[in-house]
Amino acid sequence: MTRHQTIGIAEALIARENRLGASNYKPLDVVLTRGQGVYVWDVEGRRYLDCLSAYSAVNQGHCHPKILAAMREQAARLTLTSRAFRNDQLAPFYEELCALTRAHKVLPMNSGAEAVESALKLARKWGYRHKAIPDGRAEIIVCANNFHGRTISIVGFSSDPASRDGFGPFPPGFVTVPFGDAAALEAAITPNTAAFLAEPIQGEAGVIIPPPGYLKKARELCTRHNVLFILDEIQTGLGRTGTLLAEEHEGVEADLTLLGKALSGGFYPVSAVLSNTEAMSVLHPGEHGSTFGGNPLGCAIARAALKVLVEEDMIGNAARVGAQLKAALAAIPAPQVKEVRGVGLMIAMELHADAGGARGLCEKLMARGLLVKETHDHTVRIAPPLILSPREAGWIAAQVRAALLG
Ligand code: IF1
Repeated sequence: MTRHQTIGIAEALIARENRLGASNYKPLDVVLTRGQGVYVWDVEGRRYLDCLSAYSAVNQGHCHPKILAAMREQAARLTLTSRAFRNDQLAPFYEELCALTRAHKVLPMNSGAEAVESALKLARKWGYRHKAIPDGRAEIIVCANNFHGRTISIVGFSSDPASRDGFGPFPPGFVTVPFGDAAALEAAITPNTAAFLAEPIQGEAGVIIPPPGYLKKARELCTRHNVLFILDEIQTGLGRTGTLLAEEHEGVEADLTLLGKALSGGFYPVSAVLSNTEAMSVLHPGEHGSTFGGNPLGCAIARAALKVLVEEDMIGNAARVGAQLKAALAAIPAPQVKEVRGVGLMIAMELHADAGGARGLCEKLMARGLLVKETHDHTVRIAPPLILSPREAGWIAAQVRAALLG
């Protein structure tokens, strides 16, 4: 096939997608057909280093062979039983996940948003049963500029107009405080506060790292006021920040921890609520569930995804190579760059407001074989798979340097 003909294929696919699909995304016009490790290939055969990792769902790298093998084996044996019956993958999945995270109990779901919704339900019910909050009055404190998903209740407490406008009315019972401000959190706590929900590092907001000691202070406040501390580690968890969970950076333990995305290494939607408190005990048969949650295929995939994360030291690698990459990016003497920030391989480069926008930089990098995505107008998020080598990190920094200074 000639190059001319294959370019036609990409354009035709884009046109067909745009004609038939909902227009809720504005993707870069690269049509991918294959992935392996940190690389993906488009339909024209061009190779790219993936610095988005499907928003941190493919931390283990694309099409990891061991996760693929587990998926194939399980898919040929048993995929779905529903929770009306038991399956032989659920117990080992619970055991392995709890051993790794020191959680006591697991509630398996599918998408990240479902894990968040499940935690909100748990927190409210816990508030009524264990804290004697008057019926219908439970409050959950959330942070400004949060991102927790796309359901009605979650977008209802978003501060992003694009996420919320036009989708109301929203469920009441949510109170917003500034992220990173422990005094504001304390001031917002009332006798009706059931929980405080936060991301350890805000992702969509642009990799916003709270001041040192914030999570520790939040933990203390939640303990002191008998409020559940819920950490959404759907993006920060599973090695992304160089520790298994981002909470470890401050040595705290949440009451409820939410995982998703990389829990399946990108093969399948698998999410979970982890609990180390009595909160999980408020759920009784018939009160919550999901057709696919805890299915044997998802469990087998998640078991393999967790195993390779640990066995192949992806978490340690994220810490080491992440530090190297952040330093290399910070050393680029480009006047457009306002700040480089990040922890592990969760890195953002923020450009000055007059630097022409982050989208332009993303497009320049795409032309250089590096896929990244802007978040808001002026920030580029750099979050490659955790198997990134030092050499590849150097290559990324060289491409960013050339795109900014060239
Ligand atoms: C999209 C961002 C990432 C999340 C946290 C829950 C969820 C997410 C901390 C919901 C999802 C996604 C979804 C994706 C864009 C994306 C994202 F840019 F919005 F911030 F990752 F960086 N909690 N994050 O980050 O999980 O229901 O999607 O499985 O296109 O909306 P989900």
